[in-house]
Amino acid sequence: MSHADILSAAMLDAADLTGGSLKVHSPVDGALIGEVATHSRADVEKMIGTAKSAFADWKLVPAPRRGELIRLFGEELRNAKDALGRLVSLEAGKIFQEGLGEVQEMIDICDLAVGQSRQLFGLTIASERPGHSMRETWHPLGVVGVISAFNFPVAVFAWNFALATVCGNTTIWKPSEKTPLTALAVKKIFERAAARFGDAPEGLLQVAIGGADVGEALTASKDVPLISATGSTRMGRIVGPRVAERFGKTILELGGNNAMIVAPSADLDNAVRAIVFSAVGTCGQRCTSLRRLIVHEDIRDQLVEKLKGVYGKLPIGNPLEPGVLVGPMIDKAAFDGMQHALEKAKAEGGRVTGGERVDAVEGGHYVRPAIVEMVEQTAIVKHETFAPILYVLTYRTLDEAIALQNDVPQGLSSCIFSTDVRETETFLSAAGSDCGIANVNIGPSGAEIGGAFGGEKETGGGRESGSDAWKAYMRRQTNTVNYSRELPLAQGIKFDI
Ligand code: UN1
Repeated sequence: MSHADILSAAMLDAADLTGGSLKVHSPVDGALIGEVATHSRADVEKMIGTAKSAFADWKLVPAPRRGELIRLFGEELRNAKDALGRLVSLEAGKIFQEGLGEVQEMIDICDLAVGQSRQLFGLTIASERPGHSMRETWHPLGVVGVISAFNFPVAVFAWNFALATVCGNTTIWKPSEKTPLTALAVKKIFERAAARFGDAPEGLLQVAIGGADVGEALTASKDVPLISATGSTRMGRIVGPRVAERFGKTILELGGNNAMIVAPSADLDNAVRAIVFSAVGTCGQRCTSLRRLIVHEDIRDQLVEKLKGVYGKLPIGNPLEPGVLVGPMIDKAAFDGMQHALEKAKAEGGRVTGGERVDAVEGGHYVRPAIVEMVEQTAIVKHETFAPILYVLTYRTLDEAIALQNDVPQGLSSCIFSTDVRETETFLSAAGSDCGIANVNIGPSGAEIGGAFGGEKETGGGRESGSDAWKAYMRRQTNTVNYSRELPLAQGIKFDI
């Protein structure tokens, strides 16, 4: 399919793609695929006003009815899966299979949110006073600002939007400047669902396109009680304090530096498959990508040999073509960042295999994923480079391996390959991984939406997606009700007037 066909299958037309100042280039071949109109600070302020008045209506709609809208959104996404998956591939550069997976992740979270819309429950609590009852209730928050990254241009948005919407909120979405087209396409898909729903207020979802000033207008506004931001730790350091200053809430999903410990008892064939998918999938540009391999010394040479064999034969090329497993990096800056990291790793004693430019498609930045054998966990290893670089470290005891795994500033995802239950349970215990996600015998990436997603330390501490992540999109209210004829005070205080 030509680029133009992919764009039109995703319902993007001349009004979306021409006349604007934001130039969108496909990482596949560098082609200009859109000139998108951007929003000013004043536009965003207007959007906040619209979102606020939509909220006034939407918060009163019963939650299961709000769920119906998200059910329809999921249905429209099912219809659009192929077209949107292809657009994700064209605009973000991930292989089509992963583009489809991303849309599936949107559908999955819609399903979860529909069920959740009937389960926004609180507790009933025993009161210490006779004739009193206590409970907690959950209420909608208001306008939610979602700031998303290029690498998961639609799924991470959907995690937030599906839950925020069933919880009674309205959303303003600022997509990455690198991937505005997928956002415009998703908005159209949502509008089809809203039209079928019938009486959804105008402004449940607005898309704000632009750079830092657009983000700033959202983060600075006291009318946006929650900012959910995905991106670099650098971005989080700006957004976090700015929102905290006005006592807003944040969900931060920032950098990861995810490791796998491979123990002597591991199923090595499965380990190799898991390593390769998680280290080179999305060309190493997932926040959950495998970046550090911590291998027991007895199996290190064997495992590294196997990996080098697979890495040497990886099909690298046009992500829209079947059979390709590694697409391009997002842009030249990402490519340069990778080369810079490899230079640093060499200077810090690393032995580099791969990492060179591959001339796959003219105009794109294609690389052979790199394996870097390190003697020590040096500064560059502790730094998240958003690229397909896999650092290999060696360990002798499990304690040593866990210490290495935890000795980085980030805390998103982690895993162990071992068939020894003592090792795996230790890894999952308080003595083990310090990450938000810790897996056994699978890689660190490719999380299902049923669990809470997020991490500790510089990853930001937020949780999105499944489990009880919905609570972040609501405010908790504690209610004490006196149904007696007396007025006893708590703590037994006597106060007779
Ligand atoms: C991200 O890279 O920001 O667990 C999200 C995964 C995907 C989501 C990644 N389900 O790899």
